[in-house]
Amino acid sequence: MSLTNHQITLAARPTGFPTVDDFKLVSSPIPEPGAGEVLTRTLFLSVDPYMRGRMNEQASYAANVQIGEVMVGGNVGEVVESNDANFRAGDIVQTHTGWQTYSSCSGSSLRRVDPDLAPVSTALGVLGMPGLTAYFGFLDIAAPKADDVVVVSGAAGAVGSLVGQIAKIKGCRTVGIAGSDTKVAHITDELGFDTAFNYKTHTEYGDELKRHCPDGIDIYFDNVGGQISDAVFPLMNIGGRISVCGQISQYNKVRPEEGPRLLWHFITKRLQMRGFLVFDFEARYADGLKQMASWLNDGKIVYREDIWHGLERAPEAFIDMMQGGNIGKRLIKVAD
Ligand code: NAP
Ligand code: FER
Repeated sequence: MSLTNHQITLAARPTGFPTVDDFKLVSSPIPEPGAGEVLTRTLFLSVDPYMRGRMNEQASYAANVQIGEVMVGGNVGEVVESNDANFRAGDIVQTHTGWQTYSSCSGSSLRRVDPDLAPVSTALGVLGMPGLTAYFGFLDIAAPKADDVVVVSGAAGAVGSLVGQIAKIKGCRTVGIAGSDTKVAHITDELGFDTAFNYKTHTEYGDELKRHCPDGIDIYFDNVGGQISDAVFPLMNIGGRISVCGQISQYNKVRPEEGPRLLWHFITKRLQMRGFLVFDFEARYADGLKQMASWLNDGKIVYREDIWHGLERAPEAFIDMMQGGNIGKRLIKVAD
């Protein structure tokens, strides 16, 4: 066992888009697990859009990362040493210990991962936070009915790719919006979206949406916000629901955009728009994971992982994901 822990810390708060210079690779001794704690060796770590918010001076409900602190995030690791009777060396667990090769944390904060159920990396994707976001954010917040027309932005990403498939399971008609022709082909040919378009080449979003949704839109699952959302609102049908999951088009803006005043459509169409955080559903995670695992086993849901190798590449992989380089869930493989 190497005696050194490698960590990626926040070196500077980005203004606008992050750069690799905002991060620093440092070494430190491997932490000794204290009473009730478990030492894990990181196998995979997750890079997610919310991490951009944690790099800011002001975070909202959750603490931001201080300069010099390890970047936050979810990991899958193997237990090396345990002072918690519920875990022993060799167990696979999901932790929230961020961008580092080893970490010690309280056994009570760990989720056990069953390596026989699916590849362990899925605990950070389809059977983890993004999967639960798709599941509760779509089913609970948007309340789908059969034959609803569902528009999903960020449709080829970790969350959006699953929302489109859950919508098909519920008998909806699904329309995806994504940032490349390869992504559009992937979500229609492999994920079963009924139709999709590339917002980078079809920039008249309103016209494009009308063409793909001649009967209007019943549900909008919004991962991106900005001008794509502005184009969706006027096409919503009476009683439509909007699940506000993410606003990634705004995360790297120094000043958030001021949207056009489109709320008239909310009055005439009696629309409901509701934001949520996946953590709101924590008490029901087990139910969500059980259903997602069952759909996965039955082949009703497929997933793609977009894996980069090596802790040192996490900053670059994160930045590339924020720029649309990923198809499916972007992960870093840290160790075998
Ligand atoms: P992801 O979709 O796998 O990756 C991010 C994607 O965002 C990129 O691949 C890129 O795809 C797209 N993107 C980047 N800039 C964009 C822009 N200006 N306009 C439109 N699309 C843009 O990430 P994810 O983990 O699944 O997260 C998706 C969204 O859900 C994010 O907004 C995230 O914050 C949100 N989220 C919310 C919760 C919650 O609890 N509410 C939980 C998890 C995630 P393109 O190539 O298509 O541009
Ligand atoms: C996300 C966007 C925002 C997310 C969480 C947040 C878990 C919450 C941010 C905050 O309150 O600071 O994608 O995913």
